[in-house]
Amino acid sequence: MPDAYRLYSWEHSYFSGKARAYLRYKQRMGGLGPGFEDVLATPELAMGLLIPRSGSPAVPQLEAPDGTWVQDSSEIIDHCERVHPEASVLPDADAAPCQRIASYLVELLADEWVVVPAFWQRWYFSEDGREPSHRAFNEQQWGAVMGAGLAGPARRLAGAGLFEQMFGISKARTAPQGTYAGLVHLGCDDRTEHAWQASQHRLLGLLEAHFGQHDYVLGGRPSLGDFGLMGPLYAHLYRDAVPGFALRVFFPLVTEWVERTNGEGCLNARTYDQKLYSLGPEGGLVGRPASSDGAAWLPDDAIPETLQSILGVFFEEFWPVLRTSLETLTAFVASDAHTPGGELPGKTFTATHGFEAHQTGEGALTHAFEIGGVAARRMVVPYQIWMLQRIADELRACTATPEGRAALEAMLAPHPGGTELLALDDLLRGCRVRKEGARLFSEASPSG
Ligand SMILES: N[C@@H](CCC(=O)N[C@@H](CS)C(=O)NCC(=O)O)C(=O)O
Repeated sequence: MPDAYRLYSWEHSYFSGKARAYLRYKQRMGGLGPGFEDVLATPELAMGLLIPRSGSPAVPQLEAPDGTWVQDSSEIIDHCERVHPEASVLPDADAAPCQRIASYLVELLADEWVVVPAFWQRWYFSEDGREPSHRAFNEQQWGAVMGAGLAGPARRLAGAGLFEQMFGISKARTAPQGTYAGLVHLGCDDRTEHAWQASQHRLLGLLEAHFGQHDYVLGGRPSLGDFGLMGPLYAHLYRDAVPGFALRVFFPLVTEWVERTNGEGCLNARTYDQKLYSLGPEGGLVGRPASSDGAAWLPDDAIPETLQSILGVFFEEFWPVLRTSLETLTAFVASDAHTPGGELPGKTFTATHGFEAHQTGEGALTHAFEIGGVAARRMVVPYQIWMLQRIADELRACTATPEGRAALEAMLAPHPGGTELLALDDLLRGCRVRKEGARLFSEASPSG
């Protein structure tokens, strides 16, 4: 058994960026007990260790010092917060119910909505003939995992081979496979890709405005929402070459926030590894704060307007999709196509093996939706329902007092469908899911 936590990850993975930034922060704050070791999840470890322990090769996965195995970035954070409540990344449910729920909503938006335009950026600019292209960079970063330990050119070949064999990259537009099929399954194709890109730019513009005033989502200290945003922002929109150039050029404050939240480098004193001093009257160094908001979450459970605008993206774009997903999954679970307690699709990206007929075309686990005014179709992702259940648990705690409920109503009321969130338990009644490692099942007898 390891002495410290072990994070099995890839540098270029969306959810690894989220979990790693979180673990680094906890460790730096002395809130992660024995600390953690970052381990490259090579194909050998994925086959021999990750799949046997969790049922999935997906990264990140966490091995705790006591042998507990945790898969999915949100469960990794939940586990560590439970075991190490110090240096918490979540404001208290009684004292700051709005900030706590806002943090979960930003995480859900970042994990499950922005995943589409972020993946699109990586794979569009890797297709044959794109100008500019970051295909070489992308092959090299995947090759670092697939051909770990080989010389540079052999690593790149390993990446290039994977792109052809698994993703059919030369036929990305005519016969999409792998990651290209995943985009189509989530409603991103020739007709909608520009609308998805507009959605991403809208969010980046709002984040640029927010980070102009505050270092993090809730003020001067990171929270769950920040680590959630690292999913799309670190590997795909900051590290990948084409979107990474655009991020630096058009969204410099978001870029600075990525580096700050990742806890790397000294960043001109805007993070933890470099000090900011003025010269005192005697010529000595006098420390002064470098962080916004006194390095604390905003007082009095405040939700600044710039954060309300970001929550607006959640309610205007994603909430209608989640509502339809809840209805579609409820109908599926009650239908003859499903046995109560039986398995449901587990993956967000690409239809889950065995469920392709339901999750593609006009299948029973697909639904109509709209992005930027374009009507399209996408698959239901039961993992998103699991994430909503997690928020329902939080909502129960945060609305336990009349004051908490009133505060949340005030935060949610300005948004279309906002107060429907307060009825989440009712909306979930016919489609609650159970998670076992990477696998999802319907609840044998839906509650209610
Ligand atoms: N919901 C998961 C997603 C994990 C995930 O999808 N990881 C991707 C890389 S970022 C992956 O490993 N995909 C390969 C696979 O699913 O086999 C989380 O929060 O960690």
